[in-house]
Amino acid sequence: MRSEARGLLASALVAGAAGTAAVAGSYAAVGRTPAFVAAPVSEVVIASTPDAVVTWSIQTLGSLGSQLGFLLALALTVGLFALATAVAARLADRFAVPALAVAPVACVAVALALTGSAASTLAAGAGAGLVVALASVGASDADEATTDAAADAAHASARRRVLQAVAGAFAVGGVGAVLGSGKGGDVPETDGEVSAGVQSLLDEAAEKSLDVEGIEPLVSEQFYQVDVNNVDPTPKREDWTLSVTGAVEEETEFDYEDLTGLSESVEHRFVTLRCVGEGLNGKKMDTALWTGVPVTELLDSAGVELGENCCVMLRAADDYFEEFPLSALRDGFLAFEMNGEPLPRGHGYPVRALIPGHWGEINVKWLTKIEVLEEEAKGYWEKRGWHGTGPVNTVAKLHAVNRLGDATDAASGGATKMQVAGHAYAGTRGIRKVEVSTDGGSSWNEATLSEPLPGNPGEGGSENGEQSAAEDAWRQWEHTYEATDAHDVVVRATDGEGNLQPKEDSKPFPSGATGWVSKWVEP
Ligand SMILES: Nc1nc2c(c(=O)[nH]1)N[C@H]1C(S)=C(S)[C@@H](COP(=O)(O)O)O[C@H]1N2
Ligand SMILES: [Mo]
Repeated sequence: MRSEARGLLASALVAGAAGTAAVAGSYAAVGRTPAFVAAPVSEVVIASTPDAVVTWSIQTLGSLGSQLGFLLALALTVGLFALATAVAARLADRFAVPALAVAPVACVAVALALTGSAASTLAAGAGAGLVVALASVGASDADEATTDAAADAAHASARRRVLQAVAGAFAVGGVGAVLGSGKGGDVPETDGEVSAGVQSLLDEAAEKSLDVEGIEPLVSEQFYQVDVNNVDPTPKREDWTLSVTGAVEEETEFDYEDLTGLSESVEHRFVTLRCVGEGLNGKKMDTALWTGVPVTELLDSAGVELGENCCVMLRAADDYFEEFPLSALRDGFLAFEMNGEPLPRGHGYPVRALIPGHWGEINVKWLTKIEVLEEEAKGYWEKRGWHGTGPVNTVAKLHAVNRLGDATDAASGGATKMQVAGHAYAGTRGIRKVEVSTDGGSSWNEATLSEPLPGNPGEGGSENGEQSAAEDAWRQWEHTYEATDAHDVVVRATDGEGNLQPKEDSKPFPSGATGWVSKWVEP
């Protein structure tokens, strides 16, 4: 009985090791791409997660939620291969053939069912095969031992074989992690050099960034990312097409060359994106310099008449879809570069939509289709109760609290020189001012704002030598003051139309957080 239990545990460990090696093998071959064996499992996990849980996890866990979801998918995939290995080993045992002959075949079959990729499938089979082979090196059967000594020796050998299998799984896992992390689609490698036009705009942004410790410069160093799937699609530039369909005079299809071929219309725009699901003082708000063409250029060039239709649905390679008013699309932009480099895979390579002033969710990545609608329909998030298709709320964030001086400094008279800072954004309404209170909202001081980022130099650019300002970009704010006691700092913005940021607090769900950010500060 004891030995039977020990045998079961050993088989389970070997099967688990083989499952791990199968997944690691697949990862080594294709990385975190749709061909990875865990990708379809992750889709099933996401599809079967109740919408309420998705919404809750976005609000409370943020990106941790999707990471946990992916870990679960990985565990389930390992389990699938482990099960295949265990069943194969049982069958092999019954028909007295070596497990090595059956287990890898079973794993290949599972991999094939999960992904159509030959490389991914073969590597999964090879990983599992290696572990099963290690588990049978030096095998001798405990059941056939006739003496105690022989039984002990057999148990020792079984233990060794399990250790070999587990060690093998670790090795394959390590190799997989290294090889796989370097893979991820075919975004062209660049030498990091950007065009002179882009470079001068980036330089200007760097110059205009306030010199404050602890906040992102005007062009974000770490641009947030929100994806409905855990594995991003990997469309190729050469194969990419964008079709314009639905209620249009004539359906039209464009390819990447059509887009970049409109060289006269190529623009560089500083645009800020903000996720409707982020907390009031969250960090899912960032800015980049995007290169692309206005959507209308493309539609005009194909003679597509959008007429008086109500709305439009954008669709993407990851089956994401979002619907919004056609009027918003008319100001839309199709971006293929970010900060002078090809769009990174995670931000929608090869082409994404940018819809000025609207929440991030309708800025569809990996764009494949523009469908003109005659009646309203719901997008991916609206089906889940969100209302994130409209213009963004006004916000002033407080991300840096810096002590610039020292209270023990004789000259300070016991006060500490403090600095608070952050970003403010109100979409295309722009930011007129940011006010800071250091007494919990009783009195207000106007903060210093960064200069507006430059607008597109092409169109209506430098009239009377004055450069236009970016229409949809954030500003940084900063306020320096002296403090002796702990106090409540509150911050609020006024948009370019003179509207004060609403004070009333509301949660991100369903239409974006509102309220004034405040922080208790000890000097
Ligand atoms: N195809 C596709 N587009 C998408 C998404 C997505 O999951 N798939 N996420 C949306 C959401 S919710 C946001 S906030 C922005 C984020 O853009 P980023 O990941 O480039 O920051 O992309 C939007 N576009
Ligand atoms: Mo979002």
